[in-house]
Amino acid sequence: MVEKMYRDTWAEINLDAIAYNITQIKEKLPQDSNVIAVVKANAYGHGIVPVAKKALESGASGLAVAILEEALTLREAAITAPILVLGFVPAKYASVAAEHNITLTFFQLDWIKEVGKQDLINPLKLHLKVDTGMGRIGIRSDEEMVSILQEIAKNKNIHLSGIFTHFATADAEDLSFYREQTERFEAFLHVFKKFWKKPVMIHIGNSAAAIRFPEKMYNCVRFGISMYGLYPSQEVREEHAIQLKQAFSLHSRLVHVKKIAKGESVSYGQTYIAKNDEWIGTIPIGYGDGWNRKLQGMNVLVNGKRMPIIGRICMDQTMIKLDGYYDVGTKVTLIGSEGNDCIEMDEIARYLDTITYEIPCMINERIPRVYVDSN
Ligand code: PMH
Repeated sequence: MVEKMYRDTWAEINLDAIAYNITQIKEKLPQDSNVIAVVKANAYGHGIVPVAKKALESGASGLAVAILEEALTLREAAITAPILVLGFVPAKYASVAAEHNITLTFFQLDWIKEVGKQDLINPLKLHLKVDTGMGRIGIRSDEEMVSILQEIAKNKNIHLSGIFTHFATADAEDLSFYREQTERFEAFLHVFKKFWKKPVMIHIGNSAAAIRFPEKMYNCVRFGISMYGLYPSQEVREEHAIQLKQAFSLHSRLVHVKKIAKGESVSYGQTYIAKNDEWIGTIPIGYGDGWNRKLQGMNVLVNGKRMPIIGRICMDQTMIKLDGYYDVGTKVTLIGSEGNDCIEMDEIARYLDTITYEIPCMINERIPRVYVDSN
């Protein structure tokens, strides 16, 4: 991407909000508990390197990503903090991880055996993933655990430094399955500790579990969605256990303003026909930016007032109905606060019938991220 912005459409990332949200969770957690900032998927669309740096400055002790590429991006940015890859990395790339001091997640005996055959420059750090009910990746039985630990014990090149699991329903109203998963994890940990005497990092909590059960998080949490100021679910939001600040906002400017006559149409397919003489504004953002076509009918903010998106959203442009004349260049806020009103990420997610996690991720790299940082 070219550095200079020629188009007036941008996402603003408030790094002060990231720092604030980390402080909020740290205040809830016991003193000796660590925060791993989850910065996978380009920091949930916020920008991996600036967010990672801010998170580390603000009290996170490590970072988590989904794939090895993301970990290498962080190392290329001269970030030296511990990085855990949460997803599967093929065993043949263990040497890349070891070379860059990147911790991998593992859960298969054959994988460990394959890594054991390799000549690694540095010892490879690993966290063992336990599947207590998410059903995605992880070991599921004591037998698997014991055989894996026996294999690791044979190998000087492997340094087991953590054990963890992930919850499927920590953000739900009904916490019965959450409790089942915690019980299963405790049972696994009991077996683990019999076979493994060295200290390790133990982490189970995502944002929801960390916010709801800060005392039960062992020595570390993996803090994702709430670091960005978003609640994992409506249930967690309504419990008011934590106050968060949304870091992401999305803005554009009017590039064209015109009055159309009653009966005239706007955009592809003529799906919008003016009921009266109306002021219409055009903004330079479309589904080619990840601004989903289904957002037709959603409101945007102009001078703090709500104006609807009308007609079909195009690849690069979107039309809105204005309540009067506005100058070309007037700021339009698609996500975030403007004046006394705010279009929250939750509102966009509800409109699209999805979760808040997906919204900043869907705004693609054609939209530049502009960082606000007062410190
Ligand atoms: N740990 C793991 C293994 C994860 O997959 C995620 C989020 C987190 C921690 C952070 O969770 P939080 O953002 O709720 O705090 N993973 C995903 C996912 O795979 N799909 O949506 C969120």
